[in-house]
Amino acid sequence: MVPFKRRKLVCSAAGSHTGATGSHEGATGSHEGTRFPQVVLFLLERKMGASRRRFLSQLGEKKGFQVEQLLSERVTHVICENNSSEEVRTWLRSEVRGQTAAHLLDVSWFTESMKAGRPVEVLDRHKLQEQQTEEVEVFSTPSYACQRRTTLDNHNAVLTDALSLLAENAELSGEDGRGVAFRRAAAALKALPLPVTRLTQLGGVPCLGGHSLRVIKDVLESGASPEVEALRRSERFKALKVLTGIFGVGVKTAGRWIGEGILTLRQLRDSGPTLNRAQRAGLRHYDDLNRPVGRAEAAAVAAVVEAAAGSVLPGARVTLIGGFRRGKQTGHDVDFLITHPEEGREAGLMPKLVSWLDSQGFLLYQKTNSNSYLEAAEGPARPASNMDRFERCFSVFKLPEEAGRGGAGAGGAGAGGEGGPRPWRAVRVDLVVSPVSQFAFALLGWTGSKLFERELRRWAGHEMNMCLSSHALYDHRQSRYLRASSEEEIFAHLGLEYIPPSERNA
Ligand code: 8GT
Ligand code: MN
Repeated sequence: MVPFKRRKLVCSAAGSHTGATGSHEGATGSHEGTRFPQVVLFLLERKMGASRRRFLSQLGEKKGFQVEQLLSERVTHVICENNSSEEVRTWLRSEVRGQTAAHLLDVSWFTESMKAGRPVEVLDRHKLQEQQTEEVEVFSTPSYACQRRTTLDNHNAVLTDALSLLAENAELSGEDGRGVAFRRAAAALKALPLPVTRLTQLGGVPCLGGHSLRVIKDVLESGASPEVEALRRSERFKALKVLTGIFGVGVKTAGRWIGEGILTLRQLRDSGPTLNRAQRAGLRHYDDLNRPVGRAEAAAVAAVVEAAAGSVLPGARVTLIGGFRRGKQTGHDVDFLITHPEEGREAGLMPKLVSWLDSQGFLLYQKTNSNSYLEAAEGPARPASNMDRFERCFSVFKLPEEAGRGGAGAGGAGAGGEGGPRPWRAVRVDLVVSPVSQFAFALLGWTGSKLFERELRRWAGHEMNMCLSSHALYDHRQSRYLRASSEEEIFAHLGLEYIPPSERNA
């Protein structure tokens, strides 16, 4: 069947009401013996689908209804499925010049008529729903991301992708303030319950500066922002992405290399600047480390970390944190928080864990930082600092492929190489060890998202005169630490409604 868009209309040819379009109708079209001459049906294929339309058309004819295959002025009842009246009107306007007087009806009218064996009376509930198009919803949302519920179900991905790209570029250019501004703007849009269609809907949405609004306007009006598209194509941005995509290479190093004319991995390999140990590992495993880690692979890593922890410290508890705890299907790494229910037993755990993993051949690279957090009696030594001072290990795991098979990465670039799947892939893994007394703070601080965390700390400081870190919550008004053994308690201390991990995807 010809798709409806290309089907030609013969509305002006319908001079007489009998058989004007009959010659087009082939097998389905005889009007002879129609039982209801006042009723002429047209079934809209859009969303109904061609085969269901054919089936319903034949059913209608069998019951003695006239069913037109082409839209014409004869049509009195347009039958639609899953369309709004606005969609149908827009479509009709493009097909028939001028308005049609036909009823625009939901398929329920049709099925009821079939059952009744005659056209049933058109009731309100049969008519297509009007959308509130003229009075579009004006959105409003609280100003801190930690006051909002942001699921992974983003209704404004085109807008937030554009703003996130600008944020990324600012961060890659060392302009962190601008980066945060764009991140906040994107996060505010991520929390909206519906797609934005007009700028005027954004009246109650916070964190949208002039620059962000300009980008949003461009995308709403023309589908893309020229600034963002130019950025996406720019040599400098592409080079920054590629070079900082190397594990161990930060913004400063990438910027320096670009200044020296190094824009690609090939140029980097050829010109051979001195690389540190992390960067050498990063370059060696570049493809693997830039291939998303799937949930099955994260679970496989978890099994390894649990085996390691259980072996070196029986009773140790391993918790998956980061994006996977928020319900993401993929991540750039896998993050774990490890503790022991008896305070103090976790001390010195990281080196033992690492040497177990290493001895079992699971580590391609690791760098461990030791715990340097000490609670000062008079208050937090470094307020507002989110630098964690836990025992922490940045590592690259050698994950046997069969362990993570079925993950998002399976079949992606970098795996196969010559002759079949490789027996393993490299995966970035972050390990953090926390004493159980700080566990709730560590859990909250490492679950993310990064912006959600930043907003929690901003809320604590600006609205509550408190200082939140991944170790503790300090109340400046009372000059004391507030204890908590769950995330719920921390939200309560902060005067915030509890937001579960799956709704922290700001
Ligand atoms: P991903 O899917 O890209 O891995 O996303 P993610 O899991 O959300 O991000 P991540 O970069 O792996 O970081 C995990 C969480 O750890 C983030 O929410 C971030 O806030 C937190 N985090 C760091 N570094 C540090 C740090 O130095 N201290 C603390 N307390 N938290 C940190 O990434
Ligand atoms: Mn992560």
